[in-house]
Amino acid sequence: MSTAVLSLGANLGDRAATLRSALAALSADGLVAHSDLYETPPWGPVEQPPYLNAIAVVRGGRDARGWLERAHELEQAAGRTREVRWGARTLDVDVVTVSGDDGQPVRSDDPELTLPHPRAHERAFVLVPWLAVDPAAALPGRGVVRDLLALLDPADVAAVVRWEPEPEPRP
Ligand code: A4P
Ligand code: MG
Repeated sequence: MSTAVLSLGANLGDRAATLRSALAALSADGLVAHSDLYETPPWGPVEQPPYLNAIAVVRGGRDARGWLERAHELEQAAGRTREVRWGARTLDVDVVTVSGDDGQPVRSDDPELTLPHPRAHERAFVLVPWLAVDPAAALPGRGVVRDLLALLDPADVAAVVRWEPEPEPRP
């Protein structure tokens, strides 16, 4: 058994529906907890629409590579095509960290699966929803998530806001 923290992001199509169906699919994999959806400005060099992001914590019989395979399956089910690195996508699922039943984190420098995720510590769109589901969350080798957030630009942290669906227009 292992526990994985997955970061889900979507910025094309019906973002909320895509994330909700990915989270629903993860319930078959031992979904322990998931965050609300957060709207977040796009991070990185590519100009693109805002994202909805969420965090899922899953515990099950897969190893780290098995969680990456599951992440890719969910991306494919959402019709993801890989075009521009860091570019717009219907669904991106990244593996943030994986730990075994002994609590030991998996560490890997393999470019196919780098663990813990090498950019998670600098991404408010990962850390804010993660802290919301787990106030004691820690990123192995980097520190506790609450402290990592304090190191980020407060404007970047404040820009990650809980997303509410638009109210239905009155008839
Ligand atoms: N890979 C290596 N380690 C991992 C890991 N821990 N989790 C490999 C997932 N994948 C990992 O990923 C490229 C390669 O990384 C894969 O072959 C995989 O084996 P990809 O999903 O094909 O391409 P990508 O997502 O464009 O690249 P990358 O580097 O994963 O981009 P990021 O870092 O995921 O950034 N802004 C906001 N607000 N919210 C977002 O969710 N996401 C991105 C994508 C950019 N800006 C964003 C967001
Ligand atoms: Mg990715």
